[in-house]
Amino acid sequence: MSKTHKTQVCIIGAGPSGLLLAQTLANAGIDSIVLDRKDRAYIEGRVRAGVLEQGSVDALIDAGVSSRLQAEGIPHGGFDLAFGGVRHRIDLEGLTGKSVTVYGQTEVTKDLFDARFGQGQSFFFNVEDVRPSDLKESKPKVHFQHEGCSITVECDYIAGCDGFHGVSRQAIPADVINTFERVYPFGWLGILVERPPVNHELIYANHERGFALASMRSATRSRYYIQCKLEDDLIDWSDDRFWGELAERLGPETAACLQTGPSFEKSIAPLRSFVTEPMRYGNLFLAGDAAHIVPPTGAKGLNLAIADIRLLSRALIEHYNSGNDSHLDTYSHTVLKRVWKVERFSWQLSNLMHQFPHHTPFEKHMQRAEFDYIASSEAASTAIAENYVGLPLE
Ligand code: RFL
Ligand code: PHB
Repeated sequence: MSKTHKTQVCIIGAGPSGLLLAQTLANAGIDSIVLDRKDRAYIEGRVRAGVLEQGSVDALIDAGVSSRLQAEGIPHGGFDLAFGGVRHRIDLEGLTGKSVTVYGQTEVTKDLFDARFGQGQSFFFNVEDVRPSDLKESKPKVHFQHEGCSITVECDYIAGCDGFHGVSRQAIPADVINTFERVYPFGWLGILVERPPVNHELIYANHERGFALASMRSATRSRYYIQCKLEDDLIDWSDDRFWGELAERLGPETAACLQTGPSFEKSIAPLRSFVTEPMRYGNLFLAGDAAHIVPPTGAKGLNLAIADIRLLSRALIEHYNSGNDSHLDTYSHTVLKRVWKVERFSWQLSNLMHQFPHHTPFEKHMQRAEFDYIASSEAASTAIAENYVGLPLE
């Protein structure tokens, strides 16, 4: 059986980018269809980001999906960088007048799904063989298989919000796309545990055994990460081994406050910097991880995705409301300018805070000197702070 559906915007991917775009367009009376190769439960269960910039919080407020975020999100006015046992607080509030909000990506996704369900929004889950076509035509199409049926969606625009491994970016001809990539020689092993956080703010630590991050989801739930080898297997990381390694990297003073317990989520993520240029081809627009990846050290991935959607939704709403395409035409250029700055920050903080297997004693001294400089200079701390709380949208 085959079926054709018509809509204004076909959104590939129901991660935070795709869901926020659908919500923002719906609020402006613009029709969309969202498809994902996974189902809602799987998408909501993916444990990832934990820190929202104020601009991201504002976007979720504007979209009308912030009641739980505003009640349960934890404002953070600073965080610690620790290097070889010395801790330096980056006073976000004092240095920039702004703070960040700790609220899990799982919760953002849940709030967005809750807002859309039951409101006549069209979702297709568990889709297969997704294939965008006619990208340069006035009515581009997305073809896919769903529950044994061949479906074609005919639309005005396609939003490629399908993450790093999606098909949207691959639908752009190789001769018009440039990609830039750096793969880091380690990963992050992360766990969730139902125990109060070791510290009331986040701690990013560089210890000679490797990076460690103490983060949280609530007053009773902690999220911890340690740098691991890319070839490490979860089977080799018992909870006991994880806690021992984390305690050592956080140092005895911090570790004295560490409340350990059984982990209920454990995963390894590789670290990568990646940028695609341009982020538009014909009537296909890329947004979020489909177009760019940052290493998680600066907590920027989800925030970048939300910033893309703020600009893309504004451009689409202008197109439909007034026929003005100027922001659609400048979308890729505007977004990429900001993306590269955020890539720079995430790369810099990753370089500073990890142990690199190839580093010579000279490079180790450079890392130490950079930390000492940040710890002794308000200007250097402010530069970190203004990036961490989020750069202006344009
Ligand atoms: P997503 O979340 O990857 O969603 C893409 C969706 O597309 C679907 N999909 C397809 N659908 C249809 N057809 C196909 N062919 C498809 N291929 C894929 C997928 O099933 C999925 O549902 O991308 P999106 O929406 O752009 O969102 C990006 C964020 O998820 C990501 O940037 C952040 O999670 C990154 N990140 C962090 N970002 C922050 O801002 N702050 C943080 O503190 C932070 N911590 C992290 C992170 C990412 C991590 N991992 C696991 C990579 C910590 C970690 C460990
Ligand atoms: C998280 O809580 O998952 C988290 C926090 C800060 C980061 C990355 C991840 O930089």
